Amino acid sequence: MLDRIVEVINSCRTFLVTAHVRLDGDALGSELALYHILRGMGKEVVIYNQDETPENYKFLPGSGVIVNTLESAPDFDVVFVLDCSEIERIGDEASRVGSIGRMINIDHHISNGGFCNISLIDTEASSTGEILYRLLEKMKVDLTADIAINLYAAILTDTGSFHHSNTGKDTFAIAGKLVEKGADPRWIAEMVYEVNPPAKIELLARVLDTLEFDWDGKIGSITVTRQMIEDVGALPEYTEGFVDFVRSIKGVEVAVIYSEISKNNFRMSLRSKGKINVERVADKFGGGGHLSAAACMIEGDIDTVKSSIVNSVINQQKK
Ligand SMILES: [Mn+2]
Repeated sequence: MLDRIVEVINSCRTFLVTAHVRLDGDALGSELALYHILRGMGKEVVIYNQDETPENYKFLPGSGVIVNTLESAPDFDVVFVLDCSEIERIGDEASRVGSIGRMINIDHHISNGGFCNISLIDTEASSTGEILYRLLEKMKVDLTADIAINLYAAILTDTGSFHHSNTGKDTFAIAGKLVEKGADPRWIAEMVYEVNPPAKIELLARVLDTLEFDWDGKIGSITVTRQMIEDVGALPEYTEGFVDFVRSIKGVEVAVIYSEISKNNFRMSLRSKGKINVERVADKFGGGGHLSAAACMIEGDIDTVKSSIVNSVINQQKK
């Protein structure tokens, strides 16, 4: 499949690059690395995302070129859909993007059913960035500092700073190469993780106050309401990473954050230490993700939603 993708790249001129809504470091770093690769070959490239680039990713080289409105979707020769397990995850423009003749999907989600005829899916890869690195090696493209920084940010964030079970020796070997080519680990970590707005930490204080345990302490959860976000003048995306504090608790196997999206409508992010597959839990409610990090949405009052998730996690353990 790598060869087929290289062939398409070589024979086409205009490219659209996109990824999932609720952008993360892997989605953005992968898009921008691919942008620099293609631009380096003299191709025309547009990166479109439905959501705006979060503040802490604006340092990524090239992030200024990303657009949030799609003008002429069918005019591209090829579209790359990155880090997406299904086309709907692109957002409102999914059907227009889907109308582009050649579509290439590069992804590492377990839940990927293969929605493109050209799909490069490796569920063992730590990140989409890691797969792109292999593509780049295959293409013998010069690994510039701009590409290295973007790919390093993709791998760093999707492995939870090399904490998750998707971190293996290849991850470090690739990260080592990227550092050699100009990705500075301290600088990137500071740009991604140490630029929190004070309101985010105020919100964290409120949210941690809701900490609860179920199943003899094996499930830890926190809840964030719209009211809390409003009270401290935060943005909904400030809750990114909060769930990791819960997973860090001794004895907790599964950590959950319940985020109120609207009245009686919650989005759950689940994290596992590795024994329990949270992707299966999320999948049961129409969500998806990875073995140790997944998400889903459920409608209902908070108590009902919580008991659905708790029961589903416990059932998962029994299997
Ligand atoms: Mn990813």
